[in-house]
Order: sequence, then structure tokens, then C-alpha cells
Amino acid sequence: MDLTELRGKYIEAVARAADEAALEEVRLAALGKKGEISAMMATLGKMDPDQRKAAGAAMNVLRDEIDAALRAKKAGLADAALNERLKSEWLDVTLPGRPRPRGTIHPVSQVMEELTAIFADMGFAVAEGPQVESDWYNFDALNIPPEHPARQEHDTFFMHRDASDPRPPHVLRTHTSPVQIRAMTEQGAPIRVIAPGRVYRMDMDQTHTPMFHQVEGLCIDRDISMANLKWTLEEFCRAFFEVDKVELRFRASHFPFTEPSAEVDIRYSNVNGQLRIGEGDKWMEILGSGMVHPKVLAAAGVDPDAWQGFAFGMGIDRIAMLKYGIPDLRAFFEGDLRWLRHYGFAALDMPDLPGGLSR
Ligand code: 2NL
Repeated sequence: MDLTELRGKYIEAVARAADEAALEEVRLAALGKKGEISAMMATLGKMDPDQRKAAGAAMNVLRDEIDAALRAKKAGLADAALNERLKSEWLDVTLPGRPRPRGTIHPVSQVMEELTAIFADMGFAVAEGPQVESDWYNFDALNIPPEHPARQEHDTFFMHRDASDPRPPHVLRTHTSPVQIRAMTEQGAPIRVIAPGRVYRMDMDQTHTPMFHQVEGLCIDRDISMANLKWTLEEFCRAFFEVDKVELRFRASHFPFTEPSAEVDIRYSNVNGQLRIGEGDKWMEILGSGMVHPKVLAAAGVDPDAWQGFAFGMGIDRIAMLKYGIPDLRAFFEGDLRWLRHYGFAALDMPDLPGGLSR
């Protein structure tokens, strides 16, 4: 083959190579150690000097020309491969982020935090205690006699005991009062504490659950009176319900652990199912309260001739529903949208739901 034919053969082979592997094969066939161009150049040694000078120059030109074509083609193939990758791997960094569903604090926990902060401003510390209590702390210390209905098997969860077990009965606490008995016993008087937490009663129907949340408050000092109780509760309700005007009604009542005792109602209205606190002509019972019974002070090691004070208790689930405008416990369980919304229920974020469900 002469130089012109070789040039034609390899320039065309370079042009046809579809990828870098095929191109490398062409390079080896032409310029590799055993390549055709290399073999031809090896014949220069047998030529006489004049012939070699002319043939050598022509062969160098051909070799350089094929080498240049190989390099150019290689760069072209690499470019094409990169373009191919850029086509499939592109990323639009200007797209908005994908929103992730987020949870929110449970309304009962939120309300506990709110009321803890409000009472903290009035000098009340938070006390905590066990949910499984001895019947002494849960009942006896609170002047609840053995024949009281709450101490019969049907109102209270009793811990299982073998007949031979000598320990006194233990119960799931039915109120957080035992926490305050423990606090008084440990700290003595004066004392200002609230005790928020879970309580248990054997009650399950449309308006009751066997576990619910309660907050109790206790304030003992030298001359604490019902007037201090009234101011404390009014101040709490103003802050908690975020209204300037609240009206409370104290009704004489009876609890074994307070004397005198009062149940407290709050004025409200119900306008098309929307509850408004502080206005209207309806009254709703929100808590029980009274002056701590001398026997209860004595049971907690506080001298009733030197100290006196008030106590109160209210259901957190109930005041949480009141604050969020939920009419009753059934709405709590049946997925009232206001609760679902509070929980951050993702389906409510869909823009085109029928019935005005979207935010
Ligand atoms: C209610 C009534 C009440 C108390 C709780 C209490 C605690 C101690 C001493 C005296 Cl350590 N009393 N707590 C007092 C009156 C009422 O709760 O209806 N709760 C939901």
C-alpha cells in the first residue's frame, strides 16, 4: 500500500470509530508497536541515505497527520460523552424545596406548659410524684374515709395483690393531690406548688376516659384566705383564656379534703357552636377548690393551728378543649378538624379539598 492509500484507510477508520475503545484499536493498528505505519517506518533502515531522506520525511508527515486525527477524534468523543451525561444528570437548583410534614406539640402538653408558666409567674413551683400510689397518700391523707365510694373496687384501679401479700393496697392515683401531700411532707410550710399530671379512674363512656390529666394547686402560709384563692383563679383564667374580663362564680360544695369547699363556674357564651369565655349568659363548671382541711394539713405534718391555705383541682383535657373552642370530648376523639389542624394533619394541606377543608 502506498502512503496515499494508507492515509485514506486510517483517516477514514478514525472518522468511523464510534467510541474511545474503537479509536484505540485504530491507533494500535496504525501507530502501535506492531502497527502498519510503524512497520513501514522500520523499512527506512534498509534504504540508502538519499531514498531514506525523502521517504522518511513523507512518512513523518503521514504519521503526524494520523496522530493529529486520532487526538482530535478522541477529544470529540470525550466532549460528546460529557454532553450525553450533562443531558441526563442535570439538576435545577432554582426549584423550591419539597415541604416536609411537621408534627406539633399535643394540645394537652401545650396547655400544661401554658398553665405551668402562668402559675410560675404567681410563685408556684411544679411538683411531681408517682402514678402508682399507696392508698394512704391517695385517700387517707386526704381525709377520704374507707367507706367512701371512691375506695370501693368500681371507681379506682387497684394494683393486683396476692392474698398473702402483706403490703398495703396500691392504686393508680385518682387525682394529683397525693403529689401535694408528698410535697408538703417533704418541704413543710409555707409552700406554693402546682401538680399537673395523669390521673386514672375506672370510667369510660362518651364523655369520660380512664386516663385524663389534672392540675392541682396548693398554697399554704400564715393567713391565706378564700380571697387569695379567688384572686389567684381569676388571674389564672384571664391569662389562660387570654381575655381581659373573666367572671367566676363560686358555689358552695363539698370535698373531704377542703372546708369550706367551692365549685367554680366560668361565664361563657355559645354562638353557633363557637365558645366565648367571659361573655354571655351560660356558666360552665371548670374546677373544684376550697380551704385545705385541718386533718389534711396534719396528715402532711403541717401544724393546722399555725398554717392555713387553699387548694384547687381542674381537668386539663377539659380546659384545653375550652380554650380551643371544642364543645365536648366526642369532638376530641372523632377527629374534629380544629384538633387535626393543631396536630398538623397533612391531608388538610391539600389546596382543593371540597367543603372548605384547606387552610
Ligand atoms: C375537682 C376538685 C379539688 C383539691 C382538689 C386538694 C389537695 C390537697 C389538699 C386539699 Cl393536698 N385539696 N385538692 C381541693 C379541692 C378540689 O379538685 O373537681 N378536681 C377536678
